[in-house]
Amino acid sequence: MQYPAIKLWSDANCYSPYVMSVYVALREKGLPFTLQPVDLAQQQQLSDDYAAISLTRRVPTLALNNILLSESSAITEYLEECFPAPDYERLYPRDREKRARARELQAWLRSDFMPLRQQRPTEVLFADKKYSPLTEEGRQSAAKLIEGAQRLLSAGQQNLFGEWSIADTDLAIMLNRLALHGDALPENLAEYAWFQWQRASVQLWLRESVKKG
Ligand SMILES: N[C@@H](CCC(=O)N[C@@H](CS)C(=O)NCC(=O)O)C(=O)O
Repeated sequence: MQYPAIKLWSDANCYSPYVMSVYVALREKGLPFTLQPVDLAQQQQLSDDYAAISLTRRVPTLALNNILLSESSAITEYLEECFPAPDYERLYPRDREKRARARELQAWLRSDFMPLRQQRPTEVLFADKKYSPLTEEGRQSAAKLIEGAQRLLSAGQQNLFGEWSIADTDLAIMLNRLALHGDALPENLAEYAWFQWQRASVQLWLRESVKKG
């Protein structure tokens, strides 16, 4: 099969949860692509060269079909439209209401939980780093996440919507900030996050981050 050339701009260490989401989506779809590092430590994302590529001057950015697109969930939705099921793995649930729920969760995970993200950065996930105990604010943020995840996973299922979706990877990233750090997490959520982490596409990303970190 002939594939268009796909390029994914990533942070140089591959620690970005947003790049990870797009990377997993590309792997799930079985699409060949090249990773293009952007050195955030050197503020390369603010350079004129990168501004010409990325509207937001952030990673990820994807080049595909003559479009340069930033914002991870916009990218995964575009990939889903360009490479639909049944020929390619589905990234979003087929059911419209479940699909809306998946997008709701993606938007929530990207716009909330700032104390948790700050106190449990992705170095926890990809570099085994340990940090101080959560502050009260961090604990509140974690409690909100746990409560929401429990509502979504109340039936004790391994995937949120009956079949894997990219929202599962996104939720597991957030839950694993706690689980992999050894912070308290209900057993069913720890098991869910562990299960999601075993997915081949996720394991491939972990190898990228180990190589580059
Ligand atoms: N909402 C964006 C968030 C992207 C984002 O925050 N990327 C970070 C890396 S994790 C970045 O590029 N930071 C550099 C900067 O903002 O200057 C998405 O989902 O893609």
